[in-house]
Amino acid sequence: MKLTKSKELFSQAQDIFPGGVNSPVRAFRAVGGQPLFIDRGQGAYLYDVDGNRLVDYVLSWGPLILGHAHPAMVSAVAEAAARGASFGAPSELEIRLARAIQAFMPGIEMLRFVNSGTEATMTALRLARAYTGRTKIVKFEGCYHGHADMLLVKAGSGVATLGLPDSPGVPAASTVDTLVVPFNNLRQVGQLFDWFASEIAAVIVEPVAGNMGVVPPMPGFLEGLRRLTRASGAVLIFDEVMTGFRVHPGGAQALYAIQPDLTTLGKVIGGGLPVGAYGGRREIMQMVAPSGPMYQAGTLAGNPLSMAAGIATLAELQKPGTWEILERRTARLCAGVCAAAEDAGAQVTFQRVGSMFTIFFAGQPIQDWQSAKQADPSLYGKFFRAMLAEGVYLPPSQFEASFLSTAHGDEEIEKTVEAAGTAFKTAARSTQTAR
Ligand code: KE4
Repeated sequence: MKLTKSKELFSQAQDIFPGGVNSPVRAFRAVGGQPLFIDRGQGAYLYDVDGNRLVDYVLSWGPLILGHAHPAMVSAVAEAAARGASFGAPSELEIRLARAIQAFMPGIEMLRFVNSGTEATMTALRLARAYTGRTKIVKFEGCYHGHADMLLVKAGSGVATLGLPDSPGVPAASTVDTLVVPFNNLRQVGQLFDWFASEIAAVIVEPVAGNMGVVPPMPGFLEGLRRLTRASGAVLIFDEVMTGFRVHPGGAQALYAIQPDLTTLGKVIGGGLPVGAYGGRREIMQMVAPSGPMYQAGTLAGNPLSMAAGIATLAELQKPGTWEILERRTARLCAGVCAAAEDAGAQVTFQRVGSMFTIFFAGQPIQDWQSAKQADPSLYGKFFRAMLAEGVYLPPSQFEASFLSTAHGDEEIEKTVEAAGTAFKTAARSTQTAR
């Protein structure tokens, strides 16, 4: 695989950006090798600066459910740009995107647009604290909700471990009220509520975890969170930045029929442009300035370009048959890759909800971070590099989700399955020779 230009650009980039990238996972540190510099995307494909064409399963980490440069999105953004990139004032586009979201997620009675998932979750937690007058928050090991201080906490080594900062620069005071328990462990959540019910402002959860690889909720887990939060008056926040308009037209809250008090969104609702949103019960949202005292603001919040891209994307997703196509094709991909793994004697667990999935190099189902950590990241790295050599671009980390788009058709799926057959064998061989 030719990498000349990418190598040259990466050496320049390393002098300008920490690690040569503008977001850590892009640096390929978890899989080895060096990142590709992308020239353009088209449909299911990325084209890098050396002319390599790759079937893309990262899709900008989820937003591009229509694939790259979808004509409807491109023309909507071009038309909006010609009318001005930003007004710093209300526009009808904000209302149109909000209504499109509410049509699929009626539990979002009121919402506020921001410019990233991090802003959405950070603000939703501040709002929950303002609304309840309480300070403790509960999150789950292996779930990621962006990089706000209070969420950068070490995984709890046991129930009710008061959060310890997981990054330099995060003061202990910011994380001391963050309680961390294992995902899918309702018993440990129940213990927290036994001890801290009157102090817990919110539980925030990825209803389908995507940031330790794809880990679905166990039966009863989400229902249990709903019951415990309702009984104690804590706010239940579904972080649907990744699952929103991905696992179901109405997100995980529709798929599992659980209504959270607040929902955070991002990625797909911006169609690839910077966006985030938080919203939910009107009585909670009324606390947000200027209607209420809880402050949050943003220069480019609701900007016309992101709104136009989101409106076009959600409109395309409403077209008849779209969700059935995504489901059918992802299922076909899963079946093909699993057959290729079995044929190669590779021990993998393929976990999927809708069109987000992860190939874990592990022999058992993954239900939480402790079991996810049993997967073999070095074997995944070998598989990743072998797939790249075959023209397939997977997430450069075992602990991330892959995504399919409406642009991934039979040709792309067949190419990917064939590539996987080769890559599983290559990875296994390189492991044997290493022994
Ligand atoms: P952003 O601030 O990156 O827009 O969103 C943060 C966020 C919040 N909630 C969930 C469930 C998320 O998955 C994310 C961000 N996802 C990562 C991928 N694992 C973004 C990729 C990156 O960090 O470069």
